[in-house]
Amino acid sequence: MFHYRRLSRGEVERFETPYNENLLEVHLTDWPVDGSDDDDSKWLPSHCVMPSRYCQFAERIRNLTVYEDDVWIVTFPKAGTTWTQEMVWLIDRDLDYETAATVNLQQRSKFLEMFTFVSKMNLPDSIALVEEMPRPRHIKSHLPVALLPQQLWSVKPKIVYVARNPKDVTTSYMHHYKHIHGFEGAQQDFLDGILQDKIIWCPQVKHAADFWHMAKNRKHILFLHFEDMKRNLMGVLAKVCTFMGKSYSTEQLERLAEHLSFENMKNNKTANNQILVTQAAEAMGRSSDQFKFMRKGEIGAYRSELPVDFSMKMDELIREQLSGSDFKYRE
Ligand code: PPS
Repeated sequence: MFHYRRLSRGEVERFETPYNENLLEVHLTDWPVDGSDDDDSKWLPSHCVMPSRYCQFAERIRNLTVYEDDVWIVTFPKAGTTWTQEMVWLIDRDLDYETAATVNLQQRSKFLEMFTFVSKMNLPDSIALVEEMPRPRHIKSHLPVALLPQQLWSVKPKIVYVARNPKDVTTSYMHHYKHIHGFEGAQQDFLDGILQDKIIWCPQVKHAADFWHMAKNRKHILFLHFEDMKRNLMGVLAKVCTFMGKSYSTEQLERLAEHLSFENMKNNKTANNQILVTQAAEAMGRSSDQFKFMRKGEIGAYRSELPVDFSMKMDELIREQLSGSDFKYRE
């Protein structure tokens, strides 16, 4: 069951967007679920901030039928989801570049909760679209452990989780929140919202720490870091192949690494997610030329884009929220 706690009026006014209204915290009240181990009985996964629209769909998502041959990509927003979706899809589908070049990644790897948090855009029922996908399904979600379908932990499909340094995530999310979610507030408001865990999908650090906790005793979860993908993509590809039970030659993996490079992803019309920018721009009556979804793809972009005091406060928040956990972000 879920319990909903509204943010204060002032917080809602400061942190909501015209498309993500009436923010509230979604708290899970009944953990452990079927498939949790003993360690989980002393542990409760974190709540999550969502627009009030989400409440209508929370139980439907929690009770979604999960299949053993599903492949789930789960991340906090802006952690490298799209990059990982393309990587995992190709590895799983025998490097089928032909289909990847003709069918948009949004169709190949569907975003489960897409329509549950967006008002005013009249999006199709994304949960039904996932239910109707032919198996084996590839599914994307930003939901944290507490809000995901509970059968994930008993049916045990493959789940790939990706974490990225929260300062870079925040930088990337700041642009995304403005250009795609339509946030009209000041940059400082957004940064305060992140530090106070009041922007949708927050708390950010707990999102990763909870998955780290879940991944420890579960072989069906692979935990990746954006920074490792950036610094040693070939190493990550080897790991993902082993996890997916696939084997490719060095040449095939080199070609895949090339396909997944930032420049190639940026220019890849079926995988660069620019379609999302266009959809959002149309809804907001703006030009879609203002924003590139594949923006910089760097480690450490926060250094030139965010104020130094944000970085210090984020260090403090990370220290606080990871106390008692052995999870560490890459720098
Ligand atoms: S979303 O909206 O949550 O699904 O966004 P997500 O795909 O998680 O994150 C987008 C950021 O990932 C960067 N990206 C890459 N970086 C390096 N190499 C490759 N190939 C790559 N593909 C995507 C993308 O540029 C966004 O980060 P920023 O920092 O904004 O550039």
